[in-house]
Amino acid sequence: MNTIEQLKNSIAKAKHLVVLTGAGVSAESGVPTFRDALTGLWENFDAMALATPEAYLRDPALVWGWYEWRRKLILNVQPNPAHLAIATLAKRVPKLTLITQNVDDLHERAGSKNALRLHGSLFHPRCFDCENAYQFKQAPMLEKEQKITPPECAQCGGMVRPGVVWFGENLPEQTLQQAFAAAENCDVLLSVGTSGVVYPAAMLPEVAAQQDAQVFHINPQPSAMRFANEQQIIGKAGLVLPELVE
Ligand code: BV8
Ligand code: ZN
Repeated sequence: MNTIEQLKNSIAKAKHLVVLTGAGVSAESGVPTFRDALTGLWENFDAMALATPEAYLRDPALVWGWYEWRRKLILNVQPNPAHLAIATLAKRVPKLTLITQNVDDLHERAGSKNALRLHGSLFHPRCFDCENAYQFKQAPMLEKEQKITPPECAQCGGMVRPGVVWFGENLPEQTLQQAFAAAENCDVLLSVGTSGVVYPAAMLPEVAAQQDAQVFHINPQPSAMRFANEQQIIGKAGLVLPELVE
């Protein structure tokens, strides 16, 4: 029986399925993955270096412009069959916990509910100083990649920052605890489109495998696997996931 058949069987018997997604699940919507090379103004930067509080404080307009460019891109694409299949899977199993590293809203737009957002969202900016939520007034009207001075906080006049978790920043405590609890209690964990290099998210498949869950990695590239109960499905999320729900 091939691995996809094994995955279908595991899901059919699953009481609690965890789906962990990374940037690869949005790739077929036309969203560059986190480790794809950056373009335009940011082509000489490494996303890892830009996605930090230090980069933001050093050049707020450069970093805010990058996030607004990314927000504009997300507003102009659609969820792909991978997002839709995950939303359908939630109706097929007794319990599905969706955990995403992504900061786009494509899971929600595909109909997924209560996604655990480990790294925040492009759509919920807040004040860098007083954390007051900032409401976007309109979609970004950028024609090309450019610097944009961040808006000012209405409460304290501080700079508004993206609502994402930067490198060196802690993940939202409760969300992280819920994600680890789900990995500890599931019987199947499906990891989709992640390079598995960013911690602590990258620990979740291991946590599931250690408590004898069946773990499957869907990725065109082979994933690092350490346990006998981990399996690899080489393929694109937008092609493999719909096979699970047809
Ligand atoms: C923390 C929001 C406590 C921002 C992101 C050693 C040194 C220094 C630091 C560390 C260290 N060890 C651990 C750390 C901490 C660090 C870390 O993990 N660094 C790593 C990189 C070494 N982690 C942190 O700092 C975290 N905080 O630990 O707090 C702390 C506090 C102080 C000091 C230390 C620790 C915070 C991490 C959160 C960072 N923020 N995003 C933004 O988006 O701008 S993470 C960022 O990477 C994105 O959110 C992205 O989701 C995430 C993970 O990347 P992937 O999703 O996997 O995407 P990637 O491009 O890498 O891979 C795409 C995959 O898809 C590929 O495998 C590809 O093959 C596949 N693919 C492509 N097409 C398809 C596909 N798959 C399926 N279908 C397709 N069609
Ligand atoms: Zn403020």
